[in-house]
Amino acid sequence: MRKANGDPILFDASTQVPDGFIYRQNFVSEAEEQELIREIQKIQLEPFRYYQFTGKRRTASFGWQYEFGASEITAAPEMPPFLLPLRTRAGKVFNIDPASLIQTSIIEYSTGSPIGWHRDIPHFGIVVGVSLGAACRMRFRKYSRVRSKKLNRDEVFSIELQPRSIYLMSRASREIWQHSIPPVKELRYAIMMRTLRAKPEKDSRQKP
Ligand SMILES: O=C(O)CCC(=O)C(=O)O
Repeated sequence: MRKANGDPILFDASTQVPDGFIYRQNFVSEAEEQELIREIQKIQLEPFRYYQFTGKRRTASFGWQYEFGASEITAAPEMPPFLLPLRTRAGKVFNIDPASLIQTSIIEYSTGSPIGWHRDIPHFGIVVGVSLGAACRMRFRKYSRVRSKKLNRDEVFSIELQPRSIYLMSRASREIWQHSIPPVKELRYAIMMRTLRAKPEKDSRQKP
């Protein structure tokens, strides 16, 4: 879809999303998407682990990483250079200092892989996500300590994340709402970049 002046429509205003969530289509071109996927496929991705459970999706973390059950994040290898220009552009789109996007995770969703309801861990601040490969739905529901097993569809927002799009999750969308992605229909990659909310108590990258 295009506006009257020919510019592509970047966001469908009729889609309801929580406060603090911003979505932009066509963040990368098709050629860039293919190049990014080629680079990602050279990276060693590990099955996602949640305590004793191993998920279907595979991930790699850079800058900082988090293991479920640990109280602190720990240092991870530096962000691969091919991601630096992408981070600079992401910073410009959302008017944030690219260097503050200090944590990166790459997620590979093979066909049928979901990500369950969650909020990002409190160690991180703003979350930026770039989608590559298949489109998927991202759903939002308000976080609640007590929840009935049945999902009340009236309380769920959902947005389609197109390949090559980018989103920013901050404020309520990050703090008050949980998000999830139902099993993807085809291979999808997400490049997630995050700011640090607070410095870890012990910065394991600092020399004594
Ligand atoms: O794949 C995505 O876009 C979302 C990933 C996500 O929710 C997460 O890394 O916590």
